[in-house]
Amino acid sequence: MTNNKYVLDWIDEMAKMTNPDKIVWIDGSKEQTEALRAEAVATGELFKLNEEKLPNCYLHRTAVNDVARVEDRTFICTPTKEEAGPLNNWMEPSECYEKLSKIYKGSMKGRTMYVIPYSMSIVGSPFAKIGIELTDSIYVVLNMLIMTRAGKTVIDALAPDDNTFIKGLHSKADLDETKRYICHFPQDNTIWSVNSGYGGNVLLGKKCFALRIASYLGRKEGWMAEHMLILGVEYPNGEIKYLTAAFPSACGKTNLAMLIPPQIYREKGYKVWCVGDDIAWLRVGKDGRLWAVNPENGFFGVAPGTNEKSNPNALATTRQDTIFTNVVHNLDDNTVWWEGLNNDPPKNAVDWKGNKWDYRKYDKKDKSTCGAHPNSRFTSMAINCPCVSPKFNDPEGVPISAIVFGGRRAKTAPLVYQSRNWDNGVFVGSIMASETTAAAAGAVGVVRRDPMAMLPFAGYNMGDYFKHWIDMGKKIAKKPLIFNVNWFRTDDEGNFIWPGFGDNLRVLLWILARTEGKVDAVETPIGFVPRPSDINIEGLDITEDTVKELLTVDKAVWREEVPGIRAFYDKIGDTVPEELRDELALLESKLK
Ligand code: OXD
Ligand code: MN
Repeated sequence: MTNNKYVLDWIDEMAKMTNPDKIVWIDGSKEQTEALRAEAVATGELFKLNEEKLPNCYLHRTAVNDVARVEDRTFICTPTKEEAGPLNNWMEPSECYEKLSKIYKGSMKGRTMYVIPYSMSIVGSPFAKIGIELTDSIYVVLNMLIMTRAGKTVIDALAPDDNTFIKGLHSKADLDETKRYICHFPQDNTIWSVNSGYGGNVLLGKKCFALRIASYLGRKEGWMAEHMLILGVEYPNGEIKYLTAAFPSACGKTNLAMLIPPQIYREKGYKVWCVGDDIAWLRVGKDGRLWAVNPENGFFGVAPGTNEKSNPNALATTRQDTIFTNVVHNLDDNTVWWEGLNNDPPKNAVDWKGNKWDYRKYDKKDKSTCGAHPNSRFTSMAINCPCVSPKFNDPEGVPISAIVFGGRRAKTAPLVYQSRNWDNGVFVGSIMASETTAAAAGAVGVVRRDPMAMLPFAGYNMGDYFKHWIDMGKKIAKKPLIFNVNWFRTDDEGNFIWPGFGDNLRVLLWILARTEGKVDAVETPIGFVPRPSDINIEGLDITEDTVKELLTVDKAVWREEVPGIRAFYDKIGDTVPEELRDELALLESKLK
């Protein structure tokens, strides 16, 4: 497929170590993909689902011990520990290569090594970067064919003397969790993943490359790789404005990215277009604006909770060409089901572990009774999404008017606020936090800091990452404005006050109006909040007083927040930029 010597030598070296029976290049052709699907079905790695109801869809089950990303086994392997920073696990590169080489040794014996050339972002785009993943898993190949642009066109685009491609090695080995490692070598453009078969650990184009390695490259090369959705809001006059938004995992990025406007807005002609639901690569354009692409080609979304109300567009996207992982198998009609899909669980079903599942024993409060794993997933093609943006395949990307941060806070953060300027906006992103819910193990209401939603994904020291944000601000002549949203404010009884879902558009419209100077705002110690009358509540079951409550900034609550922020900065240490320390001091003085 190629005469690039760097590629060939590297494959040779990896094959010598892992010792596969054969090596197969993935060309992206329909014929080869079909043959691989058939092979996976024959071995039981995939189940073919009902062709009429779910055309071209498959079900896969991971090992029971292998169902999520493993942050404690994820390492950034830079020559010094300081480069990785105190929030990442670190291993010295040569030590890591040596340790993992022993695990990889002979791990592909009796198996095929697949060579997947893939591009993050569209081939030929100024944003695009090429990776090659070597893997012994057909499941990985078939997922990568959905999640990235992969195959012959990509390897053809790699020049014979180009050695800048990202080298990814994955082996399931024997799925031993005590020897599971997800390791990144940013200086070597290399990713080594072993002993897992779960998407977030093994689809190396996603978190490993498009966030961890790319964030490192972005700093070096003057651009940004962020854990952000990208969406466009179309106005009745046909104009479209784009924004990006970063929320921690499981805070509704996919839902917001595919939002359906409330009826009164649809009737007026508003639409929302999804460019991406998880990752944004951002560059300064020739026009001085910030431009974004989604480097991915598909969605690796969480299935439970996805339904006709929460996200009809995602649901429609999964109705064809999808690989489902760890959901319930409905044996009556050979389809799939998950908790929160509807109130009609299948009566004749197999759970995510492959055991017969009795829906009558399902107890919402006891996760062990779930039919689908809470982190079960769908891998679907973006082009199948009913609201996919017409700009999805535009190599130039889309211009960004606003950057939105957000988290799950019961009391602290108002529904929305605007930062005072770029540096203050970086501060807002750096103090992002979410409160744990009863849905996760551990104490409820504990604040977990997750700056820019990048805590598990920054490929280098978080303090240096903050500095890169500050520096980028100096390069963007026409800066997007930076906001924070909180859909999760609760009343004294703990009920959510804001309706959320499609109605979040009402808040996005205020944000976009601010970017055009079309609406006023009220200054508070943390930034600008809307005048309550500027959040349109027409057709909603809430009053302007409720909006007032949603927008209050309680100084006492924020004063309590400050020591937590300071402690977090202290944990990061000296690399926290002076600009952010100054912002913290300013906030403190404004709260007096
Ligand atoms: C994801 C995550 O899967 O953030 O997107 O964990
Ligand atoms: Mn994510």
